Amino acid sequence: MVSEDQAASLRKEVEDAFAEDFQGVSYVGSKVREIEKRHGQWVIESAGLYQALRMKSFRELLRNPKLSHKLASLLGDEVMCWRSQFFDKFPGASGTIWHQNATFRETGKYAKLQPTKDTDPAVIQLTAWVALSESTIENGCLRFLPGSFSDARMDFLYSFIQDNKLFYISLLPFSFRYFFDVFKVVLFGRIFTKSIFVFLTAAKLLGEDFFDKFKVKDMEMKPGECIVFSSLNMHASYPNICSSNSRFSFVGRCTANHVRVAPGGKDVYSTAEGMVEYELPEVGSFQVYGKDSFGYNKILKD
Ligand SMILES: O=C(O)CCC(=O)C(=O)O
Repeated sequence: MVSEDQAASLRKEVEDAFAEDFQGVSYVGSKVREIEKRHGQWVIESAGLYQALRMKSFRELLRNPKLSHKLASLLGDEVMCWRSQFFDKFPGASGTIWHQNATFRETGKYAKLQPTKDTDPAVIQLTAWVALSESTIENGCLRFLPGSFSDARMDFLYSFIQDNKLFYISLLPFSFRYFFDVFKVVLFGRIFTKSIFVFLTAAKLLGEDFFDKFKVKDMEMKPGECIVFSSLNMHASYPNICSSNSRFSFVGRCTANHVRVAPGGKDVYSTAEGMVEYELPEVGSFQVYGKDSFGYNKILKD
């Protein structure tokens, strides 16, 4: 979508901004920031959450017609980005497990995306994932189960299991040897650690043949290339097994303007010391395509 040089300069812009701690602006709140700093875990993923709001070049990247027209062809003619992230998968970083996240509930109690019109769950949200470095099997490229957007059961099970902690206990017979590890994860684990257990349970409930019908596609990409995928598309990524090569990407989470974003204006962040509530950015979204005729969300005026 953009040249390798442009991708390199976008990456540098983020790294420079991170080196200056995004000028002290944190969108996940000062408490999360303070805890994560204390644990040495204030990384680009956390510090950079929502920062594209303040970075014109990233807003323009999503508005690039090569991308925004594609988003509009699936989401309709009013498209906004409600959340942005940077992923710096450094050497030795682990992979991301298979997941779906149509309504982006994550660790929160409520879905963050609430469509006000009848909407196919596969297009409640689309993710634009832009490679800002080479993305290879060795450094942790994305993996997809093509066609899996038509089956939302894993997403449903994730929420269901999160609400029913007893399901974790049902894993104990399979992991008796790891009793204390499981115990620790259930009580203190971060969402992605917990997800491994949730995933094992969900996979078991769905049956062995759930995965057989899909063929995994590994998505190696060059810097500047972009992929758009439905959040119902099961995806994961490899660990980074390189010795020096980090895998860097920008992600814009896009939805239609008729979708209400986190109506309560709050979210929770899974920190090293447990869940911490924070206020979502006052101006939370920016327009990527068309004009907002609904007025449900606070949209950046730029
Ligand atoms: O970049 C990754 O490794 C994971 C990305 C992902 O899970 C997502 O964008 O939803």
